[in-house]
Amino acid sequence: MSARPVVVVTRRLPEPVESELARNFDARLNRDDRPLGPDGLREALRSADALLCTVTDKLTADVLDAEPRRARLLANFGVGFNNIDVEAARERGLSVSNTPDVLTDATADLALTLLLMVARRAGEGERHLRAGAWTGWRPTHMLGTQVSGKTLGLVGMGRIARAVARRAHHGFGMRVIFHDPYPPAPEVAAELGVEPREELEQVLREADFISLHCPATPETRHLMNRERLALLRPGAYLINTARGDVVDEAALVEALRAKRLAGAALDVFEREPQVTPALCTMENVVLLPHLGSATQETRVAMGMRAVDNVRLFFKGEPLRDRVV
Ligand code: 8YV
Repeated sequence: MSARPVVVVTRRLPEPVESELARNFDARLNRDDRPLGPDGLREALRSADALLCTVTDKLTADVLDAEPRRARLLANFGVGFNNIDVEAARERGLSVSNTPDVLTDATADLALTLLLMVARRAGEGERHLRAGAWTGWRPTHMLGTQVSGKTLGLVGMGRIARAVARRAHHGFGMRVIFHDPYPPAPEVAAELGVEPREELEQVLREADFISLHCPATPETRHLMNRERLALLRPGAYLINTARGDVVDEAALVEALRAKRLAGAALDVFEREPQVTPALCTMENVVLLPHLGSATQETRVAMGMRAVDNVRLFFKGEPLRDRVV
């Protein structure tokens, strides 16, 4: 019997996933949960057959150049894979997989959480109460913005955006418009209750809330730059559960300071775990620490999906979620 594949697991994973990995592979678990960093990743590429990696592992071309490289698979834990230079992986003959589908609902729920929090001033209200500043109910206290009847503009119409659209339209009575360079078929859009727009700029001009659902690619880097932020309606809100790189954080701070936007709600940041300090001082900004998929059920399902990909790879079968 041949030796079991060595799999370096770069971060702690929920217990059922770590057990499943240990049952199937020679799994090298990261007990103290510290990111490996470039040198640790190079060492993993030299010593393991596969890496089960996360958004905190920057697998750049330089890191992938580790010699002599033993690893042949990067099984990413997450649907987004902008932590991996996929072109460099392809050129070096490395396969890459991700974990779509299983995190769609959790991430859509979090986008709606952010939307409601920023519209209803939930973070601000909680801070106010915890600080002992609440003097009692009054009719004009901390009035927010109604979401029912408002227009939600979705940037991208993939799996997560569709789940957001369903919740927003059928659950909250919002009108939903979207732009996607590869839009769904008209019957799919009709079933979701969403209206396409040819140009991104139309969505930006029309929506009361903008929610970002595009992948982070060189093309979408700083998609929400100063010029595009200037197109938003006065009083609009920006929600980001996609990737921090899609928003120029400095331009966002400027737009918020100029009161062109009513607020922003962010789960992802340009330089995680750093957050532009000005954002932390603004009451109309909701900030969460990249919790989109952070439910027990979803994180177990993501891990199992990554395990499935590793298992299929070493059985010589097609990957379920091939990126490269
Ligand atoms: C993950 C995510 O928590 O899947 C994604 O793209 O952003 C999150 O669900 C993170 O990427 C883990 O690697």
